[in-house]
Amino acid sequence: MTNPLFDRLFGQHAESEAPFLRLADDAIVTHRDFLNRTAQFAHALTKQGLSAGDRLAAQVEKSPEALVLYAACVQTGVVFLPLNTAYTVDELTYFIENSGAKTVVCDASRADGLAPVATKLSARLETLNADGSGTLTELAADLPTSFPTVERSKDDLAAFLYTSGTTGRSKGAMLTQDNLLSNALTLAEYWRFTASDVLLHALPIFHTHGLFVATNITLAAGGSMIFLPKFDLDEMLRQLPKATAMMGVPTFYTRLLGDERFNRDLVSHMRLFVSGSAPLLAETHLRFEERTGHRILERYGMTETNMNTSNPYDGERRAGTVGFPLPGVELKITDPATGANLEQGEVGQIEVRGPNVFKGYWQMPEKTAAELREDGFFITGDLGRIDEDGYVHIVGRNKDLIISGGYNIYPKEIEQVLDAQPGVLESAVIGLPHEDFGESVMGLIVAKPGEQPDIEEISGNVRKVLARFKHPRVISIIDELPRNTMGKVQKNVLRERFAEFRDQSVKS
Ligand code: MCA
Ligand code: AMP
Repeated sequence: MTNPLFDRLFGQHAESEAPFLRLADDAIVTHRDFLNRTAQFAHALTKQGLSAGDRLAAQVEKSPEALVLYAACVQTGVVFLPLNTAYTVDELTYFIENSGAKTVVCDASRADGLAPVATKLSARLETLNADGSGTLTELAADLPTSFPTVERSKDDLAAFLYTSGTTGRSKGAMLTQDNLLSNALTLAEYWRFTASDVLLHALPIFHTHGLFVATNITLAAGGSMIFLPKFDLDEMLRQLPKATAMMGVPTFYTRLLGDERFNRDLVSHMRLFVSGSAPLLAETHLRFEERTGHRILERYGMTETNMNTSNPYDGERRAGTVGFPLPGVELKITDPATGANLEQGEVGQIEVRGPNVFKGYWQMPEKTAAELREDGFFITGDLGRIDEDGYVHIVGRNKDLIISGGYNIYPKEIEQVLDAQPGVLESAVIGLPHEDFGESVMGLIVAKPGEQPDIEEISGNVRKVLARFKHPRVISIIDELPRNTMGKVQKNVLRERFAEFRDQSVKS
């Protein structure tokens, strides 16, 4: 093969007239249409001077063309760097600079804000809008509908996905062709995807879940996706009768269960419901089964590793667990202090190794060495145990992380912003239980002696620099932060103390 990821996922369908994307207005994009447009975009990228190994950063709304852009990057060997549409210019500046992206593609509404950044960092700026229009589409319009696929090997980079860390600075996880391809093929087989599958796709396509798990599996099997711009309850209920499978974060499932129209009849024909990205409460799993007769299949993954474990397709899907290591993936539980293997049943840190595990963090050898062992095991930062039947249970996190509606939020990043505000001595950011999003963000600040920080002003400043989903829903001033004898802030104490804010956070 010349380019394993492209050939196996995309190229093999070049002559297929079967549907690939089914859009909300019932229009259909066949595999062949999709590949023709991919070739045109590939020519456009090449004309811009992009070549294999260059990075392309894309902050674009979900659309068929946005997916075409991903495919064109794979076909040309350009490293694709998808970015959350909620990111502010401040956040984007870091990603563009750190990755050394040669081209930035954004929505036209964002172009004015990003132009100075692109100029400063010597990147080209192109636009691609939610309706598929834009300068990139114009550039591609009259170009040939076939493109000589650029040769790549399985260890070449295919994508960078940025993931924050406990230090607050995002790290570019380098994913190879084989990381993506091996996982897609394994999952397609494990979850029995075929060309007859119609996947209901309402996830964003700038994260592993929506881009690699959902899309790559569908492509591997030659199936199709009902491709919705975002999760919209009415639209989901309208489309479910046409789907055979659905993937979502737990919020999708709790929102569906919150609507009486979501009942057994609506989904009796469905083959599979998959959940991941955040813990699915055992209670949600059980309510779902009661309502529909289906057992949600929960799996566990990370940006750095794609998917690691899954509940079985056949056999018991056990509520509150993430199932077994996938074929080809090794998983062990180790002592966080020593790294020694722990006995079955004991709680420790989860480590994984396999073809799915990334190559390291872009230009961060020290961070890579701290998390990716020389023997290939990646330290996930999740705490878990393996039960007597081999099911993996995630029981907590060894990292300071909040997951809200499936988005990861690193408190450190928000604390750095709060600490820099007028009148603020120090801060702590915690996650509180939230009915819809699972967790929501609360900011606690300590004032400098004799000063009175202005919460309104601080909230306004936070809005300027951080994406909306990271904003604390509540900011409170407290006298001091509780610390242990080592001087470390005791966030568990804060979470207990502010548990009563739960209701307030639900309303916000
Ligand atoms: C939107 N808002 C959020 C979130 N989403 N706030 C916190 N957390 C969120 N996740 C903001 C909106 O900007 C809005 O702000 C307000 O909250 C209410 O928005 P709402 O309309 O209710 O939200 P929505 O647009 O319906 O979105 C909620 C959502 C969405 C559908 C749950 O967040 C979503 O699609 N999440 C999926 C994320 C995902 O794909 N995660 C996978 C990554 P305002 O107050 O201004 O109106 S993890 C991954 O890939 C790993 C590897 C894995 O294992 O899968
Ligand atoms: P990300 O940084 O977006 O790759 O998120 C990865 C993190 O999401 C993991 O390290 C886990 O903490 C969490 N996660 C993903 N899937 C699950 C799941 N099924 N149950 C619990 N946590 C999960």
